Amino acid sequence: AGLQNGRIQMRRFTTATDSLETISDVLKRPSQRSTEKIMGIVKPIIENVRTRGDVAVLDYTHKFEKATSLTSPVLKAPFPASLMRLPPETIEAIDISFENIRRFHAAQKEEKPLIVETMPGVVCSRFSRPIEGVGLYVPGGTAVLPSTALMLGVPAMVAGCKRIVLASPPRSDGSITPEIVYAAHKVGAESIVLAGGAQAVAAMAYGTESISKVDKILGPGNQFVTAAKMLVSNDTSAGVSIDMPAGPSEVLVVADSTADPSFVASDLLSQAEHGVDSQVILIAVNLAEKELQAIEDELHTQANALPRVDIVRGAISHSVTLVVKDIREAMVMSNQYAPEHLILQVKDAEQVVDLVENAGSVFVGPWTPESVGDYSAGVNHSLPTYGYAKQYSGVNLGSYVKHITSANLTKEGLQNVGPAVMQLAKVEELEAHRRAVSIRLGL
Ligand code: HSO
Ligand code: ZN
Repeated sequence: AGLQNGRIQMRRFTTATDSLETISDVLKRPSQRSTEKIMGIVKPIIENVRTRGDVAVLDYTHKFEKATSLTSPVLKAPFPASLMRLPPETIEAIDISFENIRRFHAAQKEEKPLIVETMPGVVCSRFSRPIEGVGLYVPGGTAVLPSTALMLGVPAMVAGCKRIVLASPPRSDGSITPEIVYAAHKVGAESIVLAGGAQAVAAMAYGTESISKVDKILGPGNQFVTAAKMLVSNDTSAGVSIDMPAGPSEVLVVADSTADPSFVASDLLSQAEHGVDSQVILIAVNLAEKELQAIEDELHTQANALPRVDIVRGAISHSVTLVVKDIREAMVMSNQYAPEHLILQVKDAEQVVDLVENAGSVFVGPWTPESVGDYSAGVNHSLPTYGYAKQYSGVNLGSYVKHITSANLTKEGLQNVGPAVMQLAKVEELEAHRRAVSIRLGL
């Protein structure tokens, strides 16, 4: 699969000739390992961490990460400079990205409360307060992801969360990559949990002797992490919420004849190299055979020059090109798929943004590769996958605050709204409710 005529190539479909059924079938996500099976593995891990704390976390880290030299599951701030030693160009890149992410998320702050006088003397308002403790999961696996530490940590810092706990699986020597430690330091994290998987999620959800309990857990992860997040957020005794369900990463590129085939191919590949379970979709707007082939040639050539070509091959094997007749049809398909990332390499790309209904983040025009958003532009890269862009937003400042409302009435206000309240209380046969108004108004 992914190898047609020995080539790295996506399967091709055309809305003009393939049936609607076929099309909606190819736009399905590759199915995930059965959740029940995953839950069966994850549940005992959570239970073990909840009841045995640090010892259990350490056990799992020794076992899964092979970090047998670790004697504590947590690294507390201030982090020693020796753990953040980095080349100056990496420091600079992190600093620039940090600042852009900070700026974009600081602009999302609601400076003053929202105040509305719904009736004379009836004032309703809404204000926000930071979530006190947040746990940020930074995956390990086939790539180190300090960018994810920034994407989760910077908005937490901007929102004013009092306790920021990062978790990431350590390397087999027990250490954490210095880039992640530096990012944790920059966002003011109080500690780094040296663990991954369900055990890290459980440790942050329930707290242990050395790991402080948080109120919300955010961040991407594999199916074990996702299952653990779902389980702890369903446990009322944990009192913890999560950002969103997570699935493999994906991109959908909409390209017309104005698009440069090499740009298009490079965007598809930058998502495909994330994992064999990644999915990339090309929606080709009325492209001629020659133009389609130009993109396919580029994809094949560029893919073979990549260090992660084997991962790319896996991702491409369940990825597709869909040829459509015009930009409207392209956007109907895209909205139906609800991609995590949507790249628009089309004429008048800015106007096409108006047609976007479902997407995690949009990359507009030929000079906006997804990778700028993954790292440094300022937008967040922690986004809804697996079609959840239909109902979830990506991580943003709002993910780190609660909104509180307040009502404040004058006597005149109660006189104005009181009759409606009393009547509805009567309908619901809740006499104490009615009297709370009538007693005040002397009725
Ligand atoms: N595209 C990834 C984020 C990422 N890319 C991290 C590079 N590093 C999922 O949105
Ligand atoms: Zn990426």
